Amino acid sequence: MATNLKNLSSLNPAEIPPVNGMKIGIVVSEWNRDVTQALLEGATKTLVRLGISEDHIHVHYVPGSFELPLGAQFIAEYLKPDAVICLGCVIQGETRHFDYICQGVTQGITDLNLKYNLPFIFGVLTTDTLDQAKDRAGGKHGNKGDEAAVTALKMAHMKKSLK
Ligand code: DLZ
Repeated sequence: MATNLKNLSSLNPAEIPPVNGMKIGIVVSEWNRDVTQALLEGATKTLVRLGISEDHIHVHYVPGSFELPLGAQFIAEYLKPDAVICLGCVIQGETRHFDYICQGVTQGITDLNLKYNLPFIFGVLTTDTLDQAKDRAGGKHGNKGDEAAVTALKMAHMKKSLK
C-alpha cells in the first residue's frame, strides 16, 4: 500500500522498463467517487509520465468496487490490453458489507490474473475512514493510483520479455 515506508509515487521513470506501444485499461468504481477520481488522476498521470500515450489508456466506470472484476473482464475481453488497472475505495461502515465487498473484489481480481494470464492490478483502497482513503489518494501517503500504474507496466513488461 501507499505508506510512508513504501511510496512509489516518487518513482524515477528511469527505473521503469520500456513501454512502447502498450495499451492499458482502467476500470474505476463510482462509489466514493472523490477518492477514486484522485486514484484515476494519479494512475493516468503516471502512465503518461512513463511513456504511455493518452489514446492507449482506456478508462471505464462501474457502479461499485464489487463490480470491478467483471468490468475488468469486459475490458480484457473486448479491448485486449496489456494490463488492466482496477481502482476502487471501500470504507468500513457499521455492517459487515465491507468484508463481503473486499473479499469479492480481492478474489475476483486474483482469479482474473490467473484466468487471463494478464496483469489485473489491485488498486483498491480498503480503509476504516474517508480520511485514511484521502491520505492514500494524493494525500500524505502518496497515491495508490500511481503505484497501480507502475505495477501494471512492470508486470506487462515482464510478460512481453518472456514471450
Ligand atoms: C453497497 C456498497 C457499500 C455499502 N459500500 C461501498 C464502498 O465503500 N465502496 C464501494 O466501492 N462500493 C460500496 N458499495 C457498493 C458495492 O460495491 C456494489 O456496487 C453493490 O453492492 C452492488 O453490487
